[in-house]
Amino acid sequence: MAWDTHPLIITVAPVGAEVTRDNHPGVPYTPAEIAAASLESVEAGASVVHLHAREPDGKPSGDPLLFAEAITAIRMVAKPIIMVSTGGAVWMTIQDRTRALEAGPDMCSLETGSMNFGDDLFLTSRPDSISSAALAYGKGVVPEIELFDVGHSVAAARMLKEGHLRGPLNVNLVVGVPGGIDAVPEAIPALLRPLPDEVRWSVTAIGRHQRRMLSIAILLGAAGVRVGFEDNVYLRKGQLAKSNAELVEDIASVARQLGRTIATPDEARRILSVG
Ligand code: KMH
Ligand code: ZN
Repeated sequence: MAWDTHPLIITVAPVGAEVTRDNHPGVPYTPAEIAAASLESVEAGASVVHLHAREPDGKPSGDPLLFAEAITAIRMVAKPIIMVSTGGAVWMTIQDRTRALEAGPDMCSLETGSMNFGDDLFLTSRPDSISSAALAYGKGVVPEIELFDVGHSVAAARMLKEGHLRGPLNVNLVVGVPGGIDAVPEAIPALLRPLPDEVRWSVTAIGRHQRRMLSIAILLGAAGVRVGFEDNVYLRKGQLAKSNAELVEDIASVARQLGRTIATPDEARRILSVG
């Protein structure tokens, strides 16, 4: 398919597990704040919302009730694809990380391997990855495989071959996490190389690498790109973004200038085979 014939899916990740209000005073913590940031981002062009939950004091949480509160508030107004994280925070157990699946999302992130994550260890054993995938499929939740390094792609290809994952795969190439693959153009073909051709791929890039790497991904024909405070709080060097929605608007404008249209939630559901 020509690189510009399919609309671009923009995912917003309004809050991860690492970013805090020291990094940006507008980081959403409560379910209401997370829902509001998500809805503004959908208005700006996001068709997928990648969610983490926080306690009211900002501590990352696996509590499905916190996820469910945000999800319900979003669905009352709009119908983006809702993806919950099963990556959680580095210190969470796999049981804690997968509790969000009880909140009734459309999709979930899924790790296929371990890595250094800054100065921490981010551990996902192969058996944990296989059982998390089974849990997600059992609830009708479609996984997006998070690929932070080439070994994760190799592991995902093996899980697909063995039937632990169902094709065509939706994958997210995450570049620029200290401990994972670096944010260079060559990272994209390197992460895709072990996977079958029909994979639907998006790109996430951390911090100052975001705009450049996502622009490259758009030109290469990526199915999607991800922005949001989980990954980056700056619009430009030294200039904080006003909001998650401003980051969505910015990358949508880049995409349009480069000849891509922006996917609606319905188009995103069709492209990613999400009901
Ligand atoms: N917070 C990171 C340790 C995911 O959402 O699946 C893991 C993460 C990836 O954010
Ligand atoms: Zn995440």
